[in-house]
Amino acid sequence: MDRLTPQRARELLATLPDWSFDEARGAISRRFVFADFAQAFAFMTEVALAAEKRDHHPEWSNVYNRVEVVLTTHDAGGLTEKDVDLARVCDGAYHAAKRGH
Ligand code: H2B
Repeated sequence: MDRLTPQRARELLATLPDWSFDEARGAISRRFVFADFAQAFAFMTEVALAAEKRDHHPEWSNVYNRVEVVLTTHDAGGLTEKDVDLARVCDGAYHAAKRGH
């Protein structure tokens, strides 16, 4: 899959307002904060299953109730539609966790 052009990246990232774009790194990132570790880990479980299904995996770390997610496409050396797709999965899982299911 091809890297997004700078213009396409800007268009798509406008639809992901909670994500930061590191242009030099070709990656987007977001910090998610939950009520507690159980909620954070439930989020990670949901995203992990979706990532495995897509064969597209996050770079991430977890400390207690926080999860830091970095998305980039290693095979392409930068940002692709796959990262945008996985960012939407993360946002959906986050909102579901916040609603309590
Ligand atoms: N995840 C991410 N983030 N980028 C990739 O380029 C990538 C991946 N490639 N998961 C996949 C796995 C590839 O290594 C396998 C062989 O399909």
